[in-house]
Amino acid sequence: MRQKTKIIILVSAIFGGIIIALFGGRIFLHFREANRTEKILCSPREIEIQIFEGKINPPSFKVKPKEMVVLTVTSLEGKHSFTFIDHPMLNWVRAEFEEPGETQIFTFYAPHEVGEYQFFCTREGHRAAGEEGVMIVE
Ligand SMILES: [Cu+2]
Repeated sequence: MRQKTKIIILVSAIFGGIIIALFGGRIFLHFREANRTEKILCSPREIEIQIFEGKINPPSFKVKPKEMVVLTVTSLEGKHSFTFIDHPMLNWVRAEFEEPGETQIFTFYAPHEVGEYQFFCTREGHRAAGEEGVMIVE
């Protein structure tokens, strides 16, 4: 009886070893691939915007729906402000710039809906002068 048990354990160990030898590498690779994918999904989209007199550069940028965005806005000349059009996920992304060189960094999630979301300077006459742009969610 004892001898039989020993044989069963030995045979199980050999089969287990063979299975790990055959598929272990593949399973490990699978886990590594899964981790890599997760890392890519978690890294935010970094965007930098600069406000000048009469223009915002770049005038457009693209993000994916629900993507985490780190938006750095710098005012390089004069007094400006930055805001998006009215949207529940973008309402708080607002800044006032009193001095050239001021920077604000916002971290937010892109809207779930594909579309174009305008941003602009709210100071009088500035938007009409060309201080506007669009975030394209696609
Ligand atoms: Cu302005």
